[in-house]
Amino acid sequence: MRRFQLAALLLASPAAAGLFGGAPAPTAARLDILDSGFSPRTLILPSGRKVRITVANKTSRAAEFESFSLHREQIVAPGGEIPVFVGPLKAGRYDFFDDFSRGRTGEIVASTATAAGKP
Ligand SMILES: [Cu+2]
Repeated sequence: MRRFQLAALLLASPAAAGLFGGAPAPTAARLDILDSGFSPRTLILPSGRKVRITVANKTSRAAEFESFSLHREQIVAPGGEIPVFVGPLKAGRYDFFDDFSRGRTGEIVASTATAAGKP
């Protein structure tokens, strides 16, 4: 299963997208789920671009990355990680939380300033 997942990841990689679509590669970001909460709690992303967030669950229990404003709801196995694609986002704030542990909350701040200077 792991090998298959790796193949799927490679197919979804920016390089593969470039080969087949010519769309700009998504910006990469990372979000860890810790027992103490999300890290970082505020994730700054460029607006106007597709972003691939690697959400890693560092806890020993399943978590669910959920956001009403982003329309995302994805389970992350304990010790596992998943790609969550968002955007292109308008500048602004987007709340998210762990639906399996409601005390864990965070927000994405999408800003044009962050996008400046990025390829
Ligand atoms: Cu949910």
